[in-house]
Amino acid sequence: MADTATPNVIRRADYAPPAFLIDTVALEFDLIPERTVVRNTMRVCRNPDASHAANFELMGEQLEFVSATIDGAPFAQAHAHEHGLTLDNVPDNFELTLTSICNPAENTTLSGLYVSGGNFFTQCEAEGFRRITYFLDRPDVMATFTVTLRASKADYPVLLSNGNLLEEGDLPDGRHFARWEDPFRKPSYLFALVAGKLVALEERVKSGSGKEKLLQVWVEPHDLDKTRHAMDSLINSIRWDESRFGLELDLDRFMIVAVSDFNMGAMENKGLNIFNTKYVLANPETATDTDFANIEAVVGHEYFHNWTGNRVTCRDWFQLSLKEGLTVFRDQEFSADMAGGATDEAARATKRIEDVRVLRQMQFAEDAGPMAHPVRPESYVEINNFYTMTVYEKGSEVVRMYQTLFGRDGFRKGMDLYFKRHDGQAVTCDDFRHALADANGRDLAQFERWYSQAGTPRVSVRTQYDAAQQRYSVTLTQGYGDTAPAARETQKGPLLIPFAIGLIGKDGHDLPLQLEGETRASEATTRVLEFTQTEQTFTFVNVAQEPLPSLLRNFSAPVIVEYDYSADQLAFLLAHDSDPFNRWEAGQRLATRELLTLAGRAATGVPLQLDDSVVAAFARVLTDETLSPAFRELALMLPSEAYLAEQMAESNPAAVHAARQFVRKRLANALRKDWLAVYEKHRTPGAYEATPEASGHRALKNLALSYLAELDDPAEAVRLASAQYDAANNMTDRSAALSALLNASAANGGSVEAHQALDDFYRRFEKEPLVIDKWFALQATQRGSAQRPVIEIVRKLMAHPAFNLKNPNRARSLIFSFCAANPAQFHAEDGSGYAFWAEQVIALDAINPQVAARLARSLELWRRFTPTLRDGMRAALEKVASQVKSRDVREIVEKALA
Ligand code: B3K
Ligand code: ZN
Repeated sequence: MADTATPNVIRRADYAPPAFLIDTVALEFDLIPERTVVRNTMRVCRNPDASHAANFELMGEQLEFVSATIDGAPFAQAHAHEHGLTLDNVPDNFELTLTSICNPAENTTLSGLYVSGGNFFTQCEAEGFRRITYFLDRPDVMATFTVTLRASKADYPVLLSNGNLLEEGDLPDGRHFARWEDPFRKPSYLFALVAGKLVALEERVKSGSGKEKLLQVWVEPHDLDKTRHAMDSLINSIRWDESRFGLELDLDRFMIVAVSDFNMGAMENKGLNIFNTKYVLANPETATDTDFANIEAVVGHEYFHNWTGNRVTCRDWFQLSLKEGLTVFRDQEFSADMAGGATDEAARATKRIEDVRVLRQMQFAEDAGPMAHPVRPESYVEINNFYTMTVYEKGSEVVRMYQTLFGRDGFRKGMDLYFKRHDGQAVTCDDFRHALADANGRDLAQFERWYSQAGTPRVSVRTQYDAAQQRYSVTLTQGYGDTAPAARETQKGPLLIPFAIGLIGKDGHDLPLQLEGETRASEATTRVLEFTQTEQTFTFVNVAQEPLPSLLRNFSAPVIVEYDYSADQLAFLLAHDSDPFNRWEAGQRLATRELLTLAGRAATGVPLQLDDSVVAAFARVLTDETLSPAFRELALMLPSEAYLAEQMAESNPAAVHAARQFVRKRLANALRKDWLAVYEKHRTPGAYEATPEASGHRALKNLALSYLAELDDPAEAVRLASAQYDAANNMTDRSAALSALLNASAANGGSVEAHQALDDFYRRFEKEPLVIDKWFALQATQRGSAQRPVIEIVRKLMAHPAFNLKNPNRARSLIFSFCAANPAQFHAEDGSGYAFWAEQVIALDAINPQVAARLARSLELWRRFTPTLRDGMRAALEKVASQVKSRDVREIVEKALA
């Protein structure tokens, strides 16, 4: 086997610099769907920092080798094999030209060069470039690229690649060409090309230093009316990166292209971002408020990668969080600034709450299963499986902790030093940490553990008040509890945890904070404690009354806090905490505790009941007009079924569903008048506005509608929802109304109103694939009943003419929605959900391994479920393990079964 053959497990410890470097690359494409010819001319030299290798090993996959020349002369010692190309005994410094052929039309993996909707697109991260041409396809090989595209002018009038357009023109036989040059060195994973029938929304803007920039959002012609929001988001991103980080757009033009077949959200190719249509196209009729917000976030994310990812990139894929964690942090801050500016803490908090909710539901679950890994993994089988919640979301929390420790200014100083040191380089997470440490004069050696230890840390808190001495001591203990075995072996010692705390007095106001040894109380009533030992006590002095602690304010570290609050104390925090995040948190703790008790009862068949005090706490939030609607919506939404099931000693989705539904019904019936009043009060008549305020009103109003749909007699809710559906001038209201109708009708085994609305929705939006995705998803996630299990509906929809397994968005909208977002139905006791899952993983594996592997992950927590479910899941996993072919899926199921 040649050196380029992929061994089973790739380890971080085995990193070695490349034996050769590539300085320049000139690519020529003759674009033909079934047979694209690629000519690749590279300037190659030996790497002075690597040990000598006689042969030059290039990676290549699914390529037909045609020829090799060195310095213009044919080179006979070139051997193509399954994993690439080996050139024997090459000189020290040479020009290499390789010609090869690939088949974009047949490429259903959507990695490399492929055809979608008759147009050409590429996706190269992480290892797709080797499916286009032979190359040192690794991020620490950075070269400058010139790209010539040739294609039929009628079929592919638009020809795009990275950087600046040098020239374009006609060729004989109805063909034409375009030549692009990217002046910045980049690794191959940032290469991109697009060719096809596309149109663009264009804007010209001036960057901070006064240079004019051309911005384009390229889409299919019929989607041009859905590009304004993406363009505005791009302009806002450019402004924000200048003002918050002093980072300017470095190219003369910046392009975003939308494609409907795409494995993930979007890709930050230099100057030519390629996006899933889902994160570009929006207008009020087709996109919800959540879609608008997601587009802003993803456009921001990919744009911010231009500096954090492209100008400074990763040395190897183990460092993925270097760019992803940092860029997620930057997009989260961008969205928060867009919603609330730098100072509106309540508005910023809504974004923070949403992000933490995702982290806790998804990343904490990842930590508890067989895929648990540190932010900087130690090994992988298939790198595409490591674009995870841990690398992205926990990685972002790790970056956020630097800012929490050093403040915004200190964080900025660290970023400035990072770019000063590493612009144009491929570096490591350690390099980033050192820049932050050095810029702030700190030793951050202990902080390294956040990158190397897997699992979710737990901080348990004990407090003691000494009334005579007016001292209040807070003792923190850290550890990991009994986390997943996969995480345990990485855990070496205590973390540096920035633990933000406030103390609240009997009147609900924050008390002054003075730690033992300080001469006076600080102005700020939130203090970030630097918690570095396994156990550590912090003592506050001059505490005039016994306070109630507000712990881990604004979720200052990605940990689980254990503290025995009483229900009354939680209700008090929910009503008074000055930290908006912790106000929300108190409500969630209260609800989670009740729901878990109820789920335990439901599991053993004990009748359910809910204490009036809990209803009263929710009623106060519902009617508190001093709170923003967006915040109230978040506070009134119960923790998800998946999150609750994960908290049980043995996950029991049916019991969780019963408990949660019981509480929703109880809150609906007990507060019926209030829900109705809120529904009326927060209507947004008139033209649709996409502002955070208007979307907050819609969110709260639609939450009220969803509770009203739980009423024992849902007639009134059905009337309101039908009217809302018919009158809606935006997708937020229309889809919320449809969802309310579906759920209100589930109890009765289906209703006329729900059916009619579903049919109407389909006919109205038949030509809008992204809306039809919603149509599938709404049905896949709907509540089921014994008479009408959702699996039957899903199987029927699989045969719908609009269903297409090859399109990842469509597959996700139906299959993933059912398997990952409808736990009560998916985990049916008869195992029907698992059988369906196995079929679909196997079918997808043959088409698109990356998408299949994502779906495969929906059973990874199988060991944590009740025995009957566990057996069914294991059988399904074993079936998949015995049939799948791809490295991607194999890694997932083998780890799950190990
Ligand atoms: N960097 C890409 C993700 C690539 C995923 C490859 N399987 C998008 C992003 O994080 O911005
Ligand atoms: Zn990213």
